[in-house]
Amino acid sequence: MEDIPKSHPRYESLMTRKKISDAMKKGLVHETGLIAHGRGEAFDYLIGEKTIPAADEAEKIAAASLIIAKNPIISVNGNVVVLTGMECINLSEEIPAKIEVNLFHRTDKRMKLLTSELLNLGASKVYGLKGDARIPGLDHDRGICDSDGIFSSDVVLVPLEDGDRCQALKNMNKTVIAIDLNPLSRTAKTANITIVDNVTRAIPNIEKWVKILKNEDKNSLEDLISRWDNRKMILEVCAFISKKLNLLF
Ligand code: PTJ
Repeated sequence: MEDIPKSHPRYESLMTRKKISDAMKKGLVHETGLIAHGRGEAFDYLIGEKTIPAADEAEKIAAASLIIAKNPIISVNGNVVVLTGMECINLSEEIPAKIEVNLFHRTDKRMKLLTSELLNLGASKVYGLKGDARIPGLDHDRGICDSDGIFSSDVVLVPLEDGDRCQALKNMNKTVIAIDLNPLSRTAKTANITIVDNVTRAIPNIEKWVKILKNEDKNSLEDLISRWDNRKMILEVCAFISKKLNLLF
């Protein structure tokens, strides 16, 4: 990997793979996180590896929702900490929002490793280790959360989510903002706001929108959010991909 020249057309992508694979060897990323990353790459390829207009709009609405939230939180897992840990901290400070480590493959070791990683990157507080509450209706470990973290939040940003938890969080009357490159996933279809973009582009872009919208009055932000049609946006992403494929053949 070290021998790959910067001029290689897939340099960025190959270096990101190396980052994920090194983090797996250190125990931060679960081995199935590599598979999830591969699926993400495939969908990213289909949207041209850039933020498409539908995603930019979703990122704007996500920013508005996070600004007006009473108790917003960013839920992070292994892949997210490794790919965008610093950016998540910056976003959490700008909103401001809490950060909680929440894992599908939860072990004490991974929880501690990922929490330390975020603290070393400069996070002032990281939720998740206490694990004193449960999201109702979720039998697996992603249901474990902190009572003063995800459990009591009103708006949750969940990059790389699984559909089960997304639905369970909605059942708790929370607003769920998902980042998922797969527009056909259960998560994409279930979330209130779905961002079909790479987490590495989405998090900084949400932060950009938070900076732009922060001083807008609350009513105009609520108005913006009330006009959001998530299903329409997913159809737009699918149309974008189909058009791209049609142009090829
Ligand atoms: O760290 P843990 O223990 O919580 O485990 C996390 C993984 C990622 C293993 C777990 O959440 C998982 O299995 O995820 P899934 O069900 O494979 O879903 C991952 C989704 O994220 C897929 O739909 C991918 O398209 C999408 N995805 C992968 N990489 C990215 C992404 N979306 C945005 N940005 C990415 N970089």
